[in-house]
Order: sequence, then structure tokens, then C-alpha cells
Amino acid sequence: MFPNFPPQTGAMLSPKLLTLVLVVQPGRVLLGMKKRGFGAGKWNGFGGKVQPGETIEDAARRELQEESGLTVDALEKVGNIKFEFVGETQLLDVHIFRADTFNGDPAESDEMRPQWFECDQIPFSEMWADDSMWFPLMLQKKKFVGYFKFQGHDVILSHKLEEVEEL
Ligand code: 8OG
Repeated sequence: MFPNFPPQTGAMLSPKLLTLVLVVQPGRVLLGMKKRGFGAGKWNGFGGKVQPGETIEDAARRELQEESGLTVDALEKVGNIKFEFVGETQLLDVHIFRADTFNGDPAESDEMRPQWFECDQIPFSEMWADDSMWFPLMLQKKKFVGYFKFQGHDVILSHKLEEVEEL
């Protein structure tokens, strides 16, 4: 009689599409220190909101260029993670890409200060708490989907993360 009851986790939340790009070179990864806004003070890849009329991949390229100064030819889809924050109505739907080649030199922007990190020295203690779980998959070019439920910006209450063949 009530086929959708009880609701699935996240079912009542309005999704917001976001992108995230990790630029990877043999043995190192480019991260940016987020200087303002959501996630300020954390190292992260480059990305942001998908604008109306834009594909997710176009948004990923645009945000990478705006925040790091780099342009890329090929972007590889590597992950999709949904984030719920207790008490908030939006579900962040983050599409994660990896770029193994790029054009240009990383340049600081209003939002990000880029820096290369050796793959064995990624600063997980200054990153979103979920990143240490999926970065190893991303670095091995494995594909994954996940769901993280946060309390505030630092505590993960529950999560699911699994490797997939296709995204
Ligand atoms: O436009 P804005 O800077 O607010 O976009 C947020 C960026 O942060 C976007 O690139 C997606 C990314 N992001 C989250 N949550 C997480 C997370 O838990 N880990 C990482 N690495 N990035 C995240 O929104």
C-alpha cells in the first residue's frame, strides 16, 4: 500500500550535482588548498557546481581550469559519491574524474592554492574524512560508488563504498 515507505536513505533530499577532478602524474597528485567557502582549509581536487545547461564533464573541465589554470583533453570517470549532512536537506552528488595528462602550469586562483604531493604523502589529516577511503582506489584507476553520511564536516556516521566495473 505504501511502496515507498519507509523512505530509502537520502530519498527526501534534493540532489546537487558537483564535480571533482584529480590530476595525477606518475607518483604524484595535484591538490589545492581551498581558500574560501565550503571545505575551506582542506586540501582537495578541483571542482564545483554543475551549471544549468552544462554537462557534468564540461563542468569538471571548467572548474579545473578556473581553479588551477590547467586544461585537460581526456578526463576519466572514476567515482560517484553522494554525501548527506545530518540536518541539511541537500544531498551532494559528486562526480569524480581523474586526468593523467594536462596542459599549462598550476596557478593559484581566488579559491585554490595548488601543490603537488607524492602519492605516499597525501595529507589525509587535512582533507575530507572520506578521502582516505577512496583515494587508494582512484590512484589504482579503480572505479567506485559511495554514500557518506556526515555529522558536521568532520564525523562520518555511516558509509558505503564499493568498487564497480562501470559508472
Ligand atoms: O563549489 P564548491 O567549492 O562548494 O564545491 C565543493 C567541492 O568539494 C566540489 O569539488 C565537490 C567537493 N567535495 C564535496 N565533498 C567532498 C568530500 O567529502 N571529499 C572531497 N575530496 N571532495 C568533496 O562536496
